[in-house]
Amino acid sequence: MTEQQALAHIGVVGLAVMGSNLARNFASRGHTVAVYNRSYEKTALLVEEHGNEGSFLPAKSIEEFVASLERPRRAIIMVQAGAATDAVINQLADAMEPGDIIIDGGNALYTDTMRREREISAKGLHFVGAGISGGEEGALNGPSIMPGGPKESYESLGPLLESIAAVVDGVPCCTHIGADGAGHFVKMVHNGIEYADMQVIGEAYHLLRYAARMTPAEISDVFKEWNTGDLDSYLVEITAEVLAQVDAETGQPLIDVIVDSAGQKGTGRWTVKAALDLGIATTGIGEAVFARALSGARTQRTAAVGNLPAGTLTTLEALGVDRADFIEDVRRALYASKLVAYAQGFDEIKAGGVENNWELRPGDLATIWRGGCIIRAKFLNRIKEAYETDPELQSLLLDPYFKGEVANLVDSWRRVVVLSTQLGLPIPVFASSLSYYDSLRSERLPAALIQGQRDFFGAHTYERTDKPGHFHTLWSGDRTEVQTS
Ligand code: NBP
Repeated sequence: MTEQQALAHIGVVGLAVMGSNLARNFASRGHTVAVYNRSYEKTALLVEEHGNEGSFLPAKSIEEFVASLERPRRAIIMVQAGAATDAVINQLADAMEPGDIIIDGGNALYTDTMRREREISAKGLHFVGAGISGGEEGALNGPSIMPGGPKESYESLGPLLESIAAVVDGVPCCTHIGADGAGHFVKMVHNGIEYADMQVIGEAYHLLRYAARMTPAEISDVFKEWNTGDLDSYLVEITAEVLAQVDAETGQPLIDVIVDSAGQKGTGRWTVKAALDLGIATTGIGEAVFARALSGARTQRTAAVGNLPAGTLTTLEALGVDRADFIEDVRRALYASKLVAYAQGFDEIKAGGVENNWELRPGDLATIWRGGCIIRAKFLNRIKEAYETDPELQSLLLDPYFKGEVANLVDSWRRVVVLSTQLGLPIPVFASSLSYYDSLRSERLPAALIQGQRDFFGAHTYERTDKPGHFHTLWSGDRTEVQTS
């Protein structure tokens, strides 16, 4: 770089799919972007193929990259999560000066982000963990961005990030989420919700295919139709596309030649682990993660297929179920189960906020998830309104609008769970979400018995419904009750 050259507004380190698209997005919005990748080939390729889209400052070393940034320097890291991210953070921190901002835009575990924030802030630098959703297309054209870190750094960084984010109703899909790991925590739960959303769509497909015996092309049309109503969302839209695709080699529907074993990179699992630690029942996300794990247990599945008794199964025809009615019931069960997954995800977000002293605002999250990200959906507008009307909402399911929706869905939901069971078709999220819903609205839960058992074998004590305090029954003595506190 020569002295005369303008400095870059922002820099991107790591120019694989996400980083190169993000750099192009910044450049296309008129920002000068410094770009650096460990191996120079990716940097050279980006400038060669897309150099005409805007102003790029390619660098061959971290030092050259840092020197090409205006102050306070702002560098976004888009490298593999884990050790690679730590390595790049340390290189940048060594070359930067107090007040500069290091942003990790990868999918880091939020507790790693909290640790990194402590380490980097001790050096006088700012560290921002920013969740970025939308895959490669979003990175290029407008992702949903969830930046954490210190509020002061958002003053300098926010306008830059907002300029490349997706925009819905004039509002950018980017806002400061909260201190240290808040952005990555929220991105993690977003991904967990994405797991559940994909699984409920999968369960609906499975029922239309194997209960209603529809072809993938027919089901594609059903999803297209559903995408015009309450279920209007990116995931429903792409489902219709995938189901319509025909394999060029075999002439079969592509869905039939894809191995039914789903991969995962870990954010769903992290969401469930964090929920377990926080004591939040994210059953929909949990079942979705387990469903992917079971789909991947191919040796075990091969041993079990055709080899486990199914009991007496029936068919929709034998039960006299009308196909059109069944399709509508499945749509309603999908909508209700999806609502439960979002309600649970927001519960986890609220609990994570309390645990980590982040002032997380569910309404703001629903707002920035309306565009750019994988779970973008029309009904996020309703979630936004629900939390704006009552930020203290005990559950999304208790919002008057959603309560009214579930009132219209619940009978169909119950029918679908019963029918699927009678047909022997797996619906882990549909069924567990209905159980969660029934648990939530039950006046009495079997937990009273569990407390009795715990007191019997471990003297763990119980509380009484009619007076305060903790009590223990002398089970191995005369079975009288003593008050312990
Ligand atoms: P990858 O996750 O595949 O990482 C490849 C990049 O990391 C390359 O630039 C590579 O440099 C660099 N890198 C590695 Br690997 N080790 C390094 C090291 N020790 N030092 C410096 N650089 C190193 O890239 P991606 O798919 O573009 O994703 C980037 C981040 O964004 C990840 O954290 C990912 O989880 C997250 N993310 C991805 C998506 C998506 O849809 N792909 C969506 C949202 C978030 P090299 O070229 O020299 O090998």
